[in-house]
Amino acid sequence: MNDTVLILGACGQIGIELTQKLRILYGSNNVIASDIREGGEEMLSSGPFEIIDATSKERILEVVKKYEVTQVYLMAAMLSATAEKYPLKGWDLNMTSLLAVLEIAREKHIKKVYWPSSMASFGPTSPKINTPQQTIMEPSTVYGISKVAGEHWCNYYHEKYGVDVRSIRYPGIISWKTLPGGGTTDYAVDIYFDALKKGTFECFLSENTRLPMMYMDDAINATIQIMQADADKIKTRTSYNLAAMSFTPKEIANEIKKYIPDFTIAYNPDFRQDIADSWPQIIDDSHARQDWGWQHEFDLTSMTKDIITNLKSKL
Ligand code: AKB
Repeated sequence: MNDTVLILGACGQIGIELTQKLRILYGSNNVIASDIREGGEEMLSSGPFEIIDATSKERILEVVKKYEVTQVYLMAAMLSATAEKYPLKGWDLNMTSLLAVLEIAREKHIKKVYWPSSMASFGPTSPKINTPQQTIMEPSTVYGISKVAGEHWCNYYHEKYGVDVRSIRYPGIISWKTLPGGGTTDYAVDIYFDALKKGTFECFLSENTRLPMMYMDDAINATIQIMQADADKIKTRTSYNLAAMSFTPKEIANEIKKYIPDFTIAYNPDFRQDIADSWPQIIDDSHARQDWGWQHEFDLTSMTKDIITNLKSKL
């Protein structure tokens, strides 16, 4: 593989693990990590790193030219909960960065773009159970509005200018190596840390709030798989539904209790409850499975086993 990859937002929850995996696949020197702030020790020592503000087209282009980049993964974003606090900042970061990268691709400086969408692109009027690939999409959050708009920009640049842009609608992503920041699904990561450190957790969602979720390993595999698929397999150029499991705070707590029997959970819903209530509960991802062969590996049971085992030795 003689591709050179640039990751924007490499220090975020998904960016960190994506960078590690891409460096293994493409060779460390062929994967340029970047973020608005300096990366951690492992990221800096394992390959090239550049400071990039993802809203600056000039700066992205400078780095693209410096390393002769062929693919860009745009992982910089403001997530749902934070964007509700800073709506215009959220819109600006999420949209300006996407349009900058799409323009760079239109000008033929790069060959391929990855941009993540989210289940947040659905809203209260979308079907909640088995949410189809194509359905009503009227999101009630700024983050969701930016994702729906972004999906249509991706499709537009593909149809109009032939830009090879690929996208997935991520569910909540759960990992033990990196912490998320500013999302509504973050509780499903925090709960494992608090369970092991304190034996108790206060949840900002109510006990029966069912949301689609995915283990980080599956999310990284899906991301790389869609980017490596032959172009004719990518039939959807807005963004693909993607799913692995759906659970409630009560169900994840019960799973954790199998390892920590004294674990307790309390429910104290805040503004994020409204966001969660506007999202799907179970997503139909049959198009991703049919078109480019997506298959998930982890469910709630196998993910919990993996996280508890790894976090125990880490903490
Ligand atoms: C969030 O909670 O905002 C994100 C997402 C579902 O896109 N994890």
